[in-house]
Amino acid sequence: MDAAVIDQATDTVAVESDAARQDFTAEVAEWLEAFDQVVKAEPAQGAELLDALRRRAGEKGVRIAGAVTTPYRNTIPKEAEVPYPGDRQLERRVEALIRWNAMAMVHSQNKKDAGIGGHISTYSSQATLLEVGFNHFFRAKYGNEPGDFIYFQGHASPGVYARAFLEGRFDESRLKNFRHELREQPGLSSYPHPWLMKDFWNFPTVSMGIGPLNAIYQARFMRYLENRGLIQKTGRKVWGFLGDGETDEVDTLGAISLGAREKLDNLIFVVNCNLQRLDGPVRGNSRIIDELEGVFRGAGWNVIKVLWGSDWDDLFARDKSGLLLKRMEECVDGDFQTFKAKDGAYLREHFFGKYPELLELVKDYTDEQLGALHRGGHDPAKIYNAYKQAVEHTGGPTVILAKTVKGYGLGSAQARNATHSEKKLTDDGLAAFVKRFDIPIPEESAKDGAFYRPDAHSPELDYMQERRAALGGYLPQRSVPAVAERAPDFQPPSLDFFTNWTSGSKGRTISTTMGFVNLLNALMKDKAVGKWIVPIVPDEGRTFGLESSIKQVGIYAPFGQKYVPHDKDMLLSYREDVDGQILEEGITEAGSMASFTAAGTAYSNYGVPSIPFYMYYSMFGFQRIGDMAWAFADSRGKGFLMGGTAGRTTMLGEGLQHQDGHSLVLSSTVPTCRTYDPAFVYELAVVVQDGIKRMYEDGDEAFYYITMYNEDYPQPPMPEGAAEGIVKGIYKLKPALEGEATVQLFGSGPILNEVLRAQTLLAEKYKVQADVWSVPSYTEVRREALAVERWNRLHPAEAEKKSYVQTLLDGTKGPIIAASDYMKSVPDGLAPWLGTRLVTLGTDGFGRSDNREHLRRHFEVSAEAVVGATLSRLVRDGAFKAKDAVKAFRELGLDVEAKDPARA
Ligand SMILES: Cc1ncc(C[n+]2csc(CCOP(=O)(O)OP(=O)(O)O)c2C)c(N)n1
Ligand SMILES: [Mg+2]
Repeated sequence: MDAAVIDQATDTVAVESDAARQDFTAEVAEWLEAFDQVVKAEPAQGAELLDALRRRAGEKGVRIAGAVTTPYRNTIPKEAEVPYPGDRQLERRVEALIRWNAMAMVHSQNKKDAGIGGHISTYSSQATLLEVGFNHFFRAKYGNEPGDFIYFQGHASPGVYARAFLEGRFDESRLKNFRHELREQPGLSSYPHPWLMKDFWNFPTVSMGIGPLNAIYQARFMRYLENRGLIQKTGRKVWGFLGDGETDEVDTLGAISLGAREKLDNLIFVVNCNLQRLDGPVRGNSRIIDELEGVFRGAGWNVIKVLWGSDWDDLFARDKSGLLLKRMEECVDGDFQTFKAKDGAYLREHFFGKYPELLELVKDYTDEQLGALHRGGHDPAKIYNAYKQAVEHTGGPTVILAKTVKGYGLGSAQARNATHSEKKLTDDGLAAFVKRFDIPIPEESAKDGAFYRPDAHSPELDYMQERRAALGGYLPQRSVPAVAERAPDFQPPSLDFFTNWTSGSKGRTISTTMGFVNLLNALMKDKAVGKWIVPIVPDEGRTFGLESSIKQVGIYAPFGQKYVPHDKDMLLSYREDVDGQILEEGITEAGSMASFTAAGTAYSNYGVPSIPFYMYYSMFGFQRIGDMAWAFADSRGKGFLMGGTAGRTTMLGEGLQHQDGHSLVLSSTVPTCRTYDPAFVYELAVVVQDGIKRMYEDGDEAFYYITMYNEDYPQPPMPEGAAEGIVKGIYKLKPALEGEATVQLFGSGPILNEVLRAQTLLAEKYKVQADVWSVPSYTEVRREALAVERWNRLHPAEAEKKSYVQTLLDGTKGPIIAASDYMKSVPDGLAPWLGTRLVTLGTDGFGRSDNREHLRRHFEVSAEAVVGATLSRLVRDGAFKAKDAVKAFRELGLDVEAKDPARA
């Protein structure tokens, strides 16, 4: 039926006689009765019947709306619930104590140190969701294996701290130093930061969207490790707790389809749908839960809605009219928020009051009782049932949409638009809080907002300890298992292993990218580290020449390759396999970074020394996923980010949006990231060798960013003794061609070749002798110099120390001309120690699509530009004649009136 026919049909129905209408109503009732009987006998057959009808409707051209949402009720009907296994009484007391201490911690700290911040209302909406998990689901161990991974909603941290306090893991002084991390006594960090609390937090989550995204890829990486036989299969789950406002982040929802595609039934999201974010309602004019239900169900997730508490069950059961549900579905979230910000009388008038039947339904309820009707996310029985079904669900991930109240129980602060920012309670507020939650706390302490922990052997604390013991211990907890247990043969390769890459290409022209890919293939074949290597690509495998690796180690595909690849008979065919080693992520740099995070932290999460190499377009790295790189560092992640097609002038043709001349600046902002910009394959090999050793043998909690270029040129062998300088970031590559140098030239990446050419031009054409230095890491050189400088500053009475760069350069002669395929600020980082000697050439400005020759001329980083800069500087120093320099500029073809590329 097309739309017009449907309209006509509707019209016909409208004019239909009452008798015909009644007949049809009776027919519908018969169908429903028949359906009820089928479901009663076998619920699965009900689903089958519906499927069959839906199919038939399709065949007959009957259009029905896609059913991605279900009625605004709990997904699990009352009849299907199992009884709550815990001691509700004791759990309620424990939860009340946690609520109190969490609130007291933020409250008292803000009284003492106004403006220090913290959040009360998020945890207050989430407490029961977490407590049911802590008491019944979150396992700290599976036999000898690590337990569940929990991504806590970042700003609910006060509740997690308060629980640890009651468990006896923190003493009171620790809580008193919430958000005071720089005091004599250790404090508590504002949010989950493994960098700051390395024995406690596992996952940084407070930059919203990153937690859920990382949780999805964590669950996926767990399966990868299992399928590759690197860890045991367990029932371990990844729990992602997130806010409803947080789902607005594209990162939160952007990768959910992966969960269903890879059937990640080890993944459970719990969305704390308190209907509010920071400024106001999340979806004041519609319902966030419906929206999320549609999105997740559409993406293939198992969706469990936990909307209404048990006290609504009776009302639903008594309402034969269906009006209760109808009324709920008439309300938008703005209404639901108002109902909770106001009282029971308001609810009676404005919610139930719309229909006389509903008013009748609640006539025996006092206003107080109406005001106290629970939302599902505050009802342990409802939550327990949802968690149980989620944990038992197979074949895909589950999302629990739990409806809660922001600032639950905070009296006049509950469900207000300003609730999120509430930091303190008034004296009356404190008293009301104690009363509301029946908190067993002495009156004096209540008035002061003081912490309260009952006697260690009080029934409630005994209970809480016993529950955690039954589930294998406390959570969260971060520890780093000895690698030897999991990987006894693991042995970082020595430099000898890399001889092929340090001995030059014997005249063959190859790029550093190709050198790296060969090296990666060899590493993957190595007995000691091979299986721990995790190559990650966002659909750029061919760009980097990974075809042979794809064939050799295969692409990870959890259910194998179900088709015959068209290139099956070719040498380098496309191979996917259950135990494939490569993570081919498709076009998602954020997803790839999440994989990198899972792999780069596996040493602590699983005791697995996986070594990720994430290869991507350098332009789509730090500036796109910068926040995730920051979180990676916070997580103490290890591994190698390999920025391919690097360099504003080396990445030819692609123009403005592809040519990267600044990722080195961005990477240098991450404290644990070591940045390298190698010119030659041997430099890259030395950095990789040293990196694996330092991260995986010496235990450095750092990671690497290494640029890779696609320009082919002969790769020289490593000069004797250069390895140390490569790692430190600078070494002398080629002394003056004749006699003593009066100029020093610095180069890095492929621009080092331009610098070497400039050395020859200067000597042959202008009789200027220059030493050439390779600077694979300005960042590392600068960091060392800064550390030495700091020491000197703090120790004025001691003999001054010299930084590495000063040790090398003091005593050399003449100006220093540094040229880079990156922005001038990269070499400029060394200016404090090189003084006015330093002149930098770099690629500031927007890229252009052209070839390398034109790009280097435009950005003034060609050999000719280096020569020009050198002569110009010598003129200023009085060491070269101005008129000769002007002549040289002409000879070199340098356009002195060209537009400044930094502004072009
Ligand atoms: C990327 C990012 N942007 C902004 C913030 C600041 N912020 C912290 S909490 C919050 C509101 C959170 O709302 P919701 O996700 O609904 O969580 P709730 O507190 O309601 O449980 C905001 C905007 C942040 N932490 N991260
Ligand atoms: Mg919210």
